[in-house]
Amino acid sequence: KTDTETFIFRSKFPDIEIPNDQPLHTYCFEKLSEIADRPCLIDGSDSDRMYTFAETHFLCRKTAAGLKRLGVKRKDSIMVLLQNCPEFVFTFMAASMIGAVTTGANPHCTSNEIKKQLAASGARIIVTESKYVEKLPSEGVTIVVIDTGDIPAGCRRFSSEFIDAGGDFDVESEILINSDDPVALPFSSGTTGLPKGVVLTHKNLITSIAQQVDGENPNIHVKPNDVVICVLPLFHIFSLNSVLLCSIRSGCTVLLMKKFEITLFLELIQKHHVSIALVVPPLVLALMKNPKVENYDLSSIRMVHCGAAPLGKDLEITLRERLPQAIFGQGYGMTEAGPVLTMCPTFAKHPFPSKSGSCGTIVRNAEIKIIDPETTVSLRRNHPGEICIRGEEIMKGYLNDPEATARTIDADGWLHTGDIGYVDDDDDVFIVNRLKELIKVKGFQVPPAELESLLIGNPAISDAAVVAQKDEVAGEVPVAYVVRSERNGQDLTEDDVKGFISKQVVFYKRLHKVYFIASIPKSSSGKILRRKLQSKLTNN
Ligand code: AYL
Repeated sequence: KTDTETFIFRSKFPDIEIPNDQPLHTYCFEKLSEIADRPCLIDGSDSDRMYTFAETHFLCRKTAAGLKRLGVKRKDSIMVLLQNCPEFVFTFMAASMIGAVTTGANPHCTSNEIKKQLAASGARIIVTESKYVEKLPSEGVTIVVIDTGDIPAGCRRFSSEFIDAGGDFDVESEILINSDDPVALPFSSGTTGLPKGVVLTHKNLITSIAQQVDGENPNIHVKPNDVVICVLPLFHIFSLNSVLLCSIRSGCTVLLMKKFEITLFLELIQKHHVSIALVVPPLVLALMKNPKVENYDLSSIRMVHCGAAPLGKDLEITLRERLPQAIFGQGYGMTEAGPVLTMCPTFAKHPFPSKSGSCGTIVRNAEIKIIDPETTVSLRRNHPGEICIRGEEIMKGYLNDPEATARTIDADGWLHTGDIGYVDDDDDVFIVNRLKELIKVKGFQVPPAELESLLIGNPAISDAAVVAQKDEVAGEVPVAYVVRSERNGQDLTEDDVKGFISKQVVFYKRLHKVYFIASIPKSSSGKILRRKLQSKLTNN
């Protein structure tokens, strides 16, 4: 044995055959002819309007024909700036059908944030709602709105352009799609720096979905009569992949909710006998704290899958008590990993037990190794280190950023997550820390570098650093250390700094606290010593 031995961990479930050499929509709708009349989508915001699998597929094809008429071609990008709604699904699948790539954007983002994503993605067509149009550029883009009432001048209407207009799309023959073509372009800052486009191909997403729901013993056993509540935003990969695409592939029903609102959430669960809920820790907290929960019958829920951020032990215990009939477990994902790395083995058809606090076991058809972050030496079981994953599900790379790609996926194909964790004797994976700069607020990404560059752009600020502070509700929140500029900054207050930032960013990126400091601690190479600031915070 040498020091360079690599310890590779695999799933405790056997590998499966993954049909990832086809387009994503073909794979997701594979059983269409068998399940044509079953409910595929329910629009919880529109009098519970239901769309069967056949209708959903037809409306996706109509939308594909419409996009094609608008000039969208293979490898073009389109932006979807919407809360969860059927048109989101139609547009995403339509783009897949014509070989285009969808970038989902958060409608709560500021105009600047959206324009940055638009420019980076190269999208020329945006599907949105009238109320968000003011955030979009007035020239150089085609805007399609889903509203039925009055629409802003110059915009096109989704229903008349796509749905009512004639023309169907021949999915089989019209466009040749390569399984290495991109199909989704979520944005993520990864382990460092600013948000970047994450190129996920047809092959990547099919592999990830199959790792979750395919095979003799699927890791997540979704049954055809399951109803899955889709409350997490579809512009984030957690919901797009593990909620929407996994459900369509499994032939169950997706209940769409525009956004989380507790009463409607509880009502919809009761009314539609929701059986599977995918949630993030702050949503669990809201549910567990709210006395209204007692007034609803939630006994239909048989599975609760929590992910995207660490879940506290107390919260997990309360949830298990409140929903004793449900299997509760976590998934661990990262946008760049396609996104799922580990999944609770108790969700399987032939389950394994999993431990409290664990993020589950490694998905099938993938390899994980744990390395010492300093020496990169591969570590054995029970030794925490940086989690690395290899498999056909991981991203093709960051869009137009080979340097960032090379920093994240090494020459041997390992994706470095920036998360610290270990694999125990029973193959349970535990995440214990985060090595990367990322701050997770309510499961959303807040890249410190983004806030730092905004702060430094203020003439009253000469230097700044942003770090995470623990928060009971949001998990973490960003706080800033700011050095006042000697020339213009002497009167700068905490509220000035907070206001300066909140004007420019989506709500969850707002600063919760500002500390003024004489200088930012940095290494000799100029890197911010975040740990030093972080420990300062704990002592504050
Ligand atoms: P991104 N526990 C702790 N930290 C987590 C967990 C978890 N269960 N899941 C994600 N994270 C953190 O790109 C971790 O630091 O994707 C990881 O690198 O927005 C980072 O969040 C990635 O953030 C699923 C289950 C997707 C989870 C996901 C997570 C997608 C979040 C599909 O089925």
